[in-house]
Amino acid sequence: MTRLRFVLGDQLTRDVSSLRDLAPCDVVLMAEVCDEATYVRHHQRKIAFLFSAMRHFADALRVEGITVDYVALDDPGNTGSFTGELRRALQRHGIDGLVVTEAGEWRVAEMMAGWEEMLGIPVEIRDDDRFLSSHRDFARFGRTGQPLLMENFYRSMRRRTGYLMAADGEPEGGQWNLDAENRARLPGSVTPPERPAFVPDLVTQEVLALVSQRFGNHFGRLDGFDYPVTRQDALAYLGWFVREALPGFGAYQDAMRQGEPLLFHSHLSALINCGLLTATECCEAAVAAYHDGEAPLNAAEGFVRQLIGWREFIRGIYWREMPGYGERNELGATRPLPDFFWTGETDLNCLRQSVGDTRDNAYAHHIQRLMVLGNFCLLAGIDPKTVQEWYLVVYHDAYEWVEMPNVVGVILYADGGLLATKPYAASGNYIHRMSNYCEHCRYDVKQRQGAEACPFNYLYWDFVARHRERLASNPRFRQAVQTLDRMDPDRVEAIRRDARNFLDQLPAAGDY
Ligand code: FAD
Ligand code: DLZ
Ligand code: SF4
Repeated sequence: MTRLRFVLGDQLTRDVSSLRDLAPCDVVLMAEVCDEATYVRHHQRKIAFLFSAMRHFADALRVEGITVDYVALDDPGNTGSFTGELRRALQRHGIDGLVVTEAGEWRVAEMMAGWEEMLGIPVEIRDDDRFLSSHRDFARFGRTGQPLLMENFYRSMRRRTGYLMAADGEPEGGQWNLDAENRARLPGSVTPPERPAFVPDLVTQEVLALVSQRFGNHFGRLDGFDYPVTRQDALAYLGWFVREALPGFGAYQDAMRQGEPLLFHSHLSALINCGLLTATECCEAAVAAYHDGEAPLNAAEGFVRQLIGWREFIRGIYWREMPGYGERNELGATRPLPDFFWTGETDLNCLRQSVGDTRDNAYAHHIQRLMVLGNFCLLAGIDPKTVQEWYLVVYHDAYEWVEMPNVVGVILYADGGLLATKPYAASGNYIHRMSNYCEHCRYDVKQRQGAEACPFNYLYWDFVARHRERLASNPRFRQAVQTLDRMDPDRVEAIRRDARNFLDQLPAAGDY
């Protein structure tokens, strides 16, 4: 019996469930298809990264003696879709059945559900057990009667994995969550470590030329591409991170500095999401560094929390709430996405820098995504659909299962508080405290109102006033509402007028 094993671009793990129990006569199919590169117009770097990683993964399977049928984007006859390429592969090989690992995105899962009938062969869809919490585990967690909070979920995952747990069943160091020790401002005297560069080999160079030719009009740039695209280089990058950057990741996780897009962050998300690294091995490397005395607890715990806490929780919410989660808009936000999200042309320096980093690297770190770009979208009341699309396009680690809950639930509060306990709204003071952006900005972060005032300041108070009723009942926001209520009404009116004037003059994004 010959079975076709179809491996998607975000399933590049040798141990992915669809590749288990391979028989010598089985064929592995991989396909570069135009539909996946253009259902949103992904950043050029993301397409190049994935195509190159896919080609290297296929080569590594061939070295093992596995038969791989690889369809390149410019192969004659490429139909441009997963279903089309499956049909063509069935004509090329005598196939008795298809084996796949469940898709990461609802859109593709729907497609998969139709394959058996459409292709007329048995289709086995296997769980993606690279995630530590299965759909069933997450559903069980939701039924425990505890509020659906990331913190509760995270603790249950710590107990289950045993990561950073002491012998008495208590968390290492006595505290579950050292978030409060992850928020130091980065002193000027601290220099982030220099990163290794992975020079493009011939395969990557060919892909870069292909992407430039076919998708050169998509957002972003390709020059300077030096990201790992093989399992071996991904492991080397993880090793480098744990040795050189993890120790500083603890204290400076929330810090931002102009011209330093990576700081002490791992920069591993795209490698983990496409399968070149597993979350488990990343966590184990960080935990080992802690036990060997090479990384402090606030660093190892912070890193493990992001992976077994946030990442797994986010995915659980996505599958629990789909379909329909992307339609949520509890705050009734309708403003179009401003043009500067694509051009970077704005005189708000923090936004200009964050969009510029995103355009150059298909990457911005978490606090830029959350507290600069996301905070702006929340305060300005940008339509959640357009925000979702932007985040899905621009980051090399973006897949809907992780992008959508972060946008809908975390930054926009568009699910009414299902995911986050309060809106992540902040004035310019937060950005000033955590970065040096304000030093290079034409606006004055200390002023709340008037032509020189930092727009985040009046937008923040306008947001609080706009959603006063809803926010007053949230214990984590009550103080802001009380401060607003104590302000002179004329002052509030002036602040709101500044906000309206500012928002009304923002040009909306055209086609990108
Ligand atoms: P580090 O700061 O080194 O963190 C370590 C790892 O933890 C990351 O590699 C990532 O795998 C995981 N992680 C951290 N925070 C989150 C989170 N909130 N959700 C899920 N995983 C997390 N992450 C994506 O992988 N893809 C996305 O499309 C994506 N979209 C986002 C959109 C918004 C609006 C926000 C606020 C966050 C988004 N994130 C997304 C989460 C996070 O910003 C990125 O995972 C992180 O910036 C990647 O950089 P890093 O690898 O250097 O992470
Ligand atoms: C993101 C992406 C892109 C740009 N191209 C491909 C591709 O050509 N072939 C492929 O198998 N996967 C690609 N991907 C990743 C898929 O979009 C991803 O596997 C699904 O979204 C998961 O549901
Ligand atoms: Fe951003 Fe305001 Fe600071 Fe300028 S002053 S960088 S707009 S927070």
